[in-house]
Amino acid sequence: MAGKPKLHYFNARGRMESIRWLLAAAGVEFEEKFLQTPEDLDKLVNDGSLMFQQVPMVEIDGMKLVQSRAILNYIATKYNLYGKDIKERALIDMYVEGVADLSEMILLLPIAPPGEKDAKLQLIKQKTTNRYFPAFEKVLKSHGQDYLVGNKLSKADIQLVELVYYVEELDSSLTANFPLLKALKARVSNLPTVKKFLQPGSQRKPPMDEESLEEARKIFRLK
Ligand SMILES: N[C@@H](CCC(=O)N[C@@H](CS)C(=O)NCC(=O)O)C(=O)O
Repeated sequence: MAGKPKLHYFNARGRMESIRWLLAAAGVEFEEKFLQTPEDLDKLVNDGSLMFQQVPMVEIDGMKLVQSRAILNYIATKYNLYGKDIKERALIDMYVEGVADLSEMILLLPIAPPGEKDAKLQLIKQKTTNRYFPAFEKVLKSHGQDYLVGNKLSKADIQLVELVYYVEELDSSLTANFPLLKALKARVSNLPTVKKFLQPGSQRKPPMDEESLEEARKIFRLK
């Protein structure tokens, strides 16, 4: 039997957190190897483990996968979270790309120059309530089903619910006008695997704070 997937990243959300969410939702146990120094990153680069000299990297099924979307797609395919045919898969991809666009803005917020932070936060809030959340609410309303695609849990639901948690961390009122999105969040959060991941002490990571930002700057030599 193959061992547990091994996740290589630093000890923070960043671009690995969606991978943690997806594995956890699929009920897959995983190990984590945290980068702590620039030399830890150099070591992976020098031994050829990182195709583009970047993490996230996940060791899984004898491969060393990089590029977070490729990793997510592999996991989703393997654990049947990627639709039943190419049309469902196209919808899942389309929804996930929308989720990724807003998630990227939230991911980059902590490293915005202090003078730009407020404006960026306002833009995130505006895009959330005027563009992204209405679009997902409309999908859920259009078919009245429990999940976004094919009435079955997919990586689109998991990544969207992860995003809803982040948005609510920024401002809990942003979901107020989206009852179906809130219901999806509750439904996914109550799946036993996700419920476990949401408990304290799981491998889920807290919001980025000054300390983890400093660690990232050091490891990735950003200053
Ligand atoms: N497109 C890549 C981006 C990966 C990326 O930007 N990784 C950062 C850490 S979050 C990194 O390794 N930076 C080091 C570098 O680019 O030299 C993905 O989605 O995995």
